[in-house]
Amino acid sequence: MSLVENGAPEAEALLERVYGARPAAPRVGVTGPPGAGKSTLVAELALLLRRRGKRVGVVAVDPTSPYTGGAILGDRVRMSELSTDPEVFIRSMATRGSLGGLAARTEELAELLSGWGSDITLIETVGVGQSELDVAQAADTTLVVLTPESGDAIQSLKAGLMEIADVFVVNKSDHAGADQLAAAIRSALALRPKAPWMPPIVRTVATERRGIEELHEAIEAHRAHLAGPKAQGGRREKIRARLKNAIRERLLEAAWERQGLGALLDRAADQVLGGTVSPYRAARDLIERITDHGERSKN
Ligand SMILES: Nc1nc2c(ncn2[C@@H]2O[C@H](COP(=O)(O)OP(=O)(O)OP(=O)(O)O)[C@@H](O)[C@H]2O)c(=O)[nH]1
Ligand SMILES: [Mg+2]
Repeated sequence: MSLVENGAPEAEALLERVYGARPAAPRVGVTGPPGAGKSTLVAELALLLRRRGKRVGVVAVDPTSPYTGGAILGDRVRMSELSTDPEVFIRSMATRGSLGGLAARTEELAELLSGWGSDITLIETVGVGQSELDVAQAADTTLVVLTPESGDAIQSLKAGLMEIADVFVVNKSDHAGADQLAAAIRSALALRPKAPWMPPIVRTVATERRGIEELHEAIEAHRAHLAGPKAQGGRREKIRARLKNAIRERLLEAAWERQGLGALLDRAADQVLGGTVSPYRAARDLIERITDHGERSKN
């Protein structure tokens, strides 16, 4: 997993070997604002799955963010119950340094967990910025967790969480305002263009283990939907996006491995520094050299 996470050269062969060896475990992304209860929900879902005899993989993306303070599964009691269970594999992944490759890394870790024998893989990430979009790309089913008191909940709906949600979770439903939040989500959903899947809204109180069964049912319903013909287009889109990312990564790698590129980069940087060339022009020139496009257009 460390090889994969660090993008080590051996990782690709390893992944190739694991790929397809076992059926891919469904990947469930869990995202939402800081402190919404994602970790508590992930732990409760994992416990429910364990009671049903399932092997569970957990990937916590960016547990080093200032919001989590390193507590991957929030609550210590839940955490210890899971972390001593040999049928549960918990892996945390830092997002720093994985520029643009976060979705790919997450998918790859999930594939390794499938190889280990995971029946389902839960992926938690805090929804602040780009990482939740990456996780949605890597997941088959994305849960968006909101709470009555997250004042920015409605803003989150506008800011793109709406598009990635397959299931809405109104957690902390023991707090006032859960009805209003559910209503706000419902009216936001009504404005969406008609789609084959209508995200259900599930209310939970994760700390009291309330609504977890319903949440699990909603996940299963979405999984059944994904297996149907109406979802083929969307799944293909995700695979296309993944391939594009993989190609981008490999092209970049190949480019940097080219002889003398470092020196060319130094020279271009000097030119930009000296004000003789714009960074745009310099980048274009370098790309032409990398792709040999320049050679051909000269002939
Ligand atoms: N009242 C109430 N508190 C909850 C509920 N779910 C979680 N909490 C509490 O909310 C706090 C944050 O829970 P976490 O599960 O760590 O939240 P998180 O979304 O993983 O947080 P980050 O990873 O830091 O973004 C903890 O103190 C939980 O005990 C709930 O349904 N009701
Ligand atoms: Mg958390």
